[in-house]
Amino acid sequence: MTTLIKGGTVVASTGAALAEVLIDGEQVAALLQPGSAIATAAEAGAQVIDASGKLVVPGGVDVHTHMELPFGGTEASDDFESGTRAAAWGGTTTIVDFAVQRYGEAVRDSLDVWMAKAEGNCAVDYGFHMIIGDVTNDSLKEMDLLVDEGITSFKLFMAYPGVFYSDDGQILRTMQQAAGNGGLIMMHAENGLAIDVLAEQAFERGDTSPVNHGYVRRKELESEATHRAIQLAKVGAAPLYIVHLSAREALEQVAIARDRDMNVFAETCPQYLYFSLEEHLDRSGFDGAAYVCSTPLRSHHEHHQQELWRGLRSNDLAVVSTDHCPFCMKEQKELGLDDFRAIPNGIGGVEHRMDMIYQGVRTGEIGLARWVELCATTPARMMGLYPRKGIIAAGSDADIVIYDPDKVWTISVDNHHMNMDHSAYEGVEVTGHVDTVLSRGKVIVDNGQYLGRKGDGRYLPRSLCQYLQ
Ligand code: DUC
Ligand code: ZN
Ligand code: ZN
Repeated sequence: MTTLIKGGTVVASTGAALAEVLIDGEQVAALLQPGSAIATAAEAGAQVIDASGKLVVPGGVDVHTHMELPFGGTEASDDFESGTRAAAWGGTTTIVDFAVQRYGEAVRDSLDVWMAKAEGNCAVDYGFHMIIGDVTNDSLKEMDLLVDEGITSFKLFMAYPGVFYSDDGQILRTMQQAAGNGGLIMMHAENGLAIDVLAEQAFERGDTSPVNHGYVRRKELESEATHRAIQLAKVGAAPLYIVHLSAREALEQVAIARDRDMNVFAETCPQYLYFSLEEHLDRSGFDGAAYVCSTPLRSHHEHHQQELWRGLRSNDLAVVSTDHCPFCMKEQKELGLDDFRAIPNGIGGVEHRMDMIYQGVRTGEIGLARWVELCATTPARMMGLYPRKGIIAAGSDADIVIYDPDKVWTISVDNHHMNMDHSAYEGVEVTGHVDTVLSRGKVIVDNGQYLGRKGDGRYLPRSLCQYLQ
């Protein structure tokens, strides 16, 4: 079957132009000049989608999600079925989730468990990174095999002692292994040992409410860990990708490394661009628990948000992902009613990334092409999925979003599709709307209706990071 998307403005990371998109089966066949003889000929016999007045953009690529993650005494409330369907509603057609090796487990066995969770359940295409939670000789060897199979990135934690934490020696050994096999080291950069001291002291003082999560996870402990991770990456000669960066001081460390030509990259997430410690984490009663995530929301007095937007423009921040890790208030966030340390860390947002970053286009923080670059093209290249994903070009998968740049609407728990009993974005008015979504040529969202099926999404083996120098 052929499909022609006509009348729209096709946006790439390099710019935007009126063009018609011809799709043959699952792939883009050609971009055609509107009104050309070849476009007119292509229209005959094709399914025609009218995108007049709309933007035609590559499907979003969210390289940081945690579907069904067992964490904080519970499990993230979106499974692969509900979470990837919500992603599709929000214009994200590829996710890269985290398989988890826990202490005492074999990496291969853990990966098999996560593959089984996702297989046959996803609405959109998916890949995996591997969290290495137990750095042993065997784990290190298994990393090489995983790279051969398309799991080309490995996440380590400098936070969460006793859960996912790796010490500096373990980090260095993992980096040395990655230097040999070409894998990308993704780092949760917070000094978890110091944070736990401050958290215990706060609790002993009787400071038990959600905002204390933000007070104890100090920006210095993010920037110190970011600096340390960069130095270890230099010694280990491995490429490094800092996840969910929120503090301007941590961004400075990344900028210094990049100025020195290191293979150091970083992402931030919408919550850090729009939410703050004072306005969200410090909400009255227990409401701030909805905003407990790590790294934490930062103080708006310190202008982190402006610096993050600047970093997105300068490319010191190359990717926007969500760190989608949803928990319901009831029975999940509530685990920490009397102790902020027991609130499961995470915010659900896989559905809202494209819209929230598009708001930056509306306010002039970034341009239209940069929106596509941050949300689709660069994440695809960073994680070895380009040009199959992240661009509308001949031969690419026909993962395409038809986006209404002018529609005004309000985000609410009543209209989102994530499996959550609240929305961190409740009441946020946005301009811009995902009207139609195609995944590998098939229309899966259109006109307020979900037309896809469970299991439409396929596993994506990935090549190495495509930015390494
Ligand atoms: N941070 C979160 O907020 N949730 C999941 C794990 C993490 O590092
Ligand atoms: Zn993390
Ligand atoms: Zn995460």
